[in-house]
Amino acid sequence: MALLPILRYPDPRLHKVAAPVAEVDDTIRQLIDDMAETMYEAPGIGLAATQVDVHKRVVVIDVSEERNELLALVNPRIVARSGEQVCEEGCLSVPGVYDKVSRAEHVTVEALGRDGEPLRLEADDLLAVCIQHEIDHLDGKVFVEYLSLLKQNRIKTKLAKKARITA
Ligand code: GNR
Ligand code: NI
Repeated sequence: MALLPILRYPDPRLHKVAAPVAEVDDTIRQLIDDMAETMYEAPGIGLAATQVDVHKRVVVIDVSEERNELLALVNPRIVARSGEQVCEEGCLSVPGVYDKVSRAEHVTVEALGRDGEPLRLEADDLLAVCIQHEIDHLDGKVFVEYLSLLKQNRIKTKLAKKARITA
């Protein structure tokens, strides 16, 4: 197991589109384990491989209170969506920034699990938000891109300043 460094917005690598995983092998399982450790340590409720500079379609999620319901999704695809919800989102790649984003209330997701088995799951509420947020990362999209350009520029300035102090 290993903790992986998380890319910070506005790093251009956060905008790369991740490639589908051809086979869920030990390399992918190692990535899942390292991503899970990184997510729990952060702490966060989700992490996409893009955020650790691995451009493969892998995400880990745990929205449980007890932090013991790890969900690993390989090649996740939303096959149905309905409704609308607005959630105050945050992102490990955009530390200290929280803002409201409108997303589907309910999603049906198909993916492969940690052993390459096909999964189909129905999600609502925070889990649905998190799945959409993570799949966006795989498509090179960060939640701040849903905000106004004024807000995006303020966030870039704020994080650039912070990077100068903490670097
Ligand atoms: O830890 C996280 N919390 C969160 C809160 C509201 C909506 C989405 C998220 S995902 C985020 C972890 C992260 O950055 N995943 O990419
Ligand atoms: Ni994020």
